[in-house]
Amino acid sequence: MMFTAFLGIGSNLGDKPGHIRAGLQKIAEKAGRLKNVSAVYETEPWGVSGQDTYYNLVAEIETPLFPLQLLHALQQTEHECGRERKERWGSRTLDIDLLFFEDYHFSMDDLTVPHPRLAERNFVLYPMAEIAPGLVHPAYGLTLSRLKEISPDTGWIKPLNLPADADTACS
Ligand code: PH2
Ligand code: MG
Ligand code: MG
Repeated sequence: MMFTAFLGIGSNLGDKPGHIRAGLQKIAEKAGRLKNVSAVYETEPWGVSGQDTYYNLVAEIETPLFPLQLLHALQQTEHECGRERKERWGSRTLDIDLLFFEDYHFSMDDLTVPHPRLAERNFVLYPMAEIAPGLVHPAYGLTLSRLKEISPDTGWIKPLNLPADADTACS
């Protein structure tokens, strides 16, 4: 059985394009086949000040893993790409968030699906509206293109021209 999931990927520390390329490669190895990958966007840090800008993108994958198994595979990938968890929303080499899993809508200790803050974040809404404008958010009943239109986020975001292939930067 295969499931469709959307992942939000971000980096704002060190070799950002390198961490993103390495993360995508590891996701393909550990989590599932990459079906669709958005452009990389440079984005204003959300919820924090005084941090370097983020590079953000989203990816659609086809995975055989159940949600918690997928979460663990993503956390392992973050770890292998040098992620250290210190303060909440601290700068990070690689952050991979589970945004959507099929049309599931649930919450448990370590995981809420869809991601609870995605509709307030341009750095998720813009790349999601790029690759899945017609996807309906299972809790709000609105498409991603509509959620982008009504986004309350005033943070800036600009698409970059980055090739998402080439060599990887972590083990
Ligand atoms: N991630 C956060 C907090 N703030 N801001 C931007 N622009 N991009 C992110 O990926 C991001 C953030 C927590 O994970
Ligand atoms: Mg995050
Ligand atoms: Mg995260």
